[in-house]
Amino acid sequence: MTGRPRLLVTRRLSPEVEARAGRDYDAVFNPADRVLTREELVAACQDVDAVLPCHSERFDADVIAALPDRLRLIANHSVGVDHVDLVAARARGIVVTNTPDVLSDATAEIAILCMLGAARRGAEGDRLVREGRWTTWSPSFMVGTQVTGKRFGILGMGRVGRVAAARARGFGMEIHYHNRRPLPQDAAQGAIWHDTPESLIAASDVLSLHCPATPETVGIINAARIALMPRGAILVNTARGALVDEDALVAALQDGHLFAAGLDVFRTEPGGNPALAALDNVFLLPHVGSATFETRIAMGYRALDNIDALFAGREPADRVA
Ligand code: 8YV
Repeated sequence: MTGRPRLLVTRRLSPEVEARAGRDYDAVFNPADRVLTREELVAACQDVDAVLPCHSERFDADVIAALPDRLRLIANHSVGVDHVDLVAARARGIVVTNTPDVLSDATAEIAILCMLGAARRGAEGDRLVREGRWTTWSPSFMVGTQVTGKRFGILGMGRVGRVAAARARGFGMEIHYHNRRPLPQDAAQGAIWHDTPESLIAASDVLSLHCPATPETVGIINAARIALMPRGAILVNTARGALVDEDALVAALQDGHLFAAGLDVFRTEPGGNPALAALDNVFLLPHVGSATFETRIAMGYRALDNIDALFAGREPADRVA
């Protein structure tokens, strides 16, 4: 390769991030931030050495097969990599990286927002006031459920899960979690390990999902496991919509088995699920877990750090394939 590596940045990123990308690479941007079709994505990748995509671009096996030999790196602007076929990338010798750590605080904040929004009927109350329908008050008006002192269950006690645990401790919540193996004591900070998802689910007043979407976890929150949640429990999902059987969730929210849900992610994105949106006891956000000014810059820089490493002949710190 002669000159600066050519880099495709698929979506509009923070000005600071684009400035650095433009300084260090022969960068191609998407100033209109139009979502590329699959064909446009493949075409745009033909004359680049690396691509910096978001989870809005799918690199399935067919897309990866259509990438040019010169493309060495898919440097994702996301911690989740379920939009990339890692096996296919590996087989073609294409390096794949993600952006862990830098979004843990922001995503944990959104998990807490979802928990509180669900527990204290945040969306319902907001709509009532906003739409001019707040015409009464009584001690039995808009009564929610308190999280203080309750059990906060974490499915997937990784980076985000641990920050969410720390925040939930601030509400005096007892922390429970399931990972395949228990964490070392200093990392667990007194959190109670469950050896199966079922055991965790049955012990969670608030169940918060923090695991990636993999073949093992897709649909993990199904009707049978929802039935194990204590009556009146709350489900929080800031990880991936694919973890949840949304029809089963709607049924449990309708029949009162669950008090509420707080959801930042959905099986269909963008858009969400109209059946969930029709329910009052759901607090909804449009996949904004990492959407803070600070975190967007940090994610972009982290992706660029990985690109810098590869083209400097070093191993990228966040290599996942
Ligand atoms: C991002 C995410 O908003 O990092 C992830 O896996 O889902 C979100 O934090 C998104 O992927 C940005 O590209």
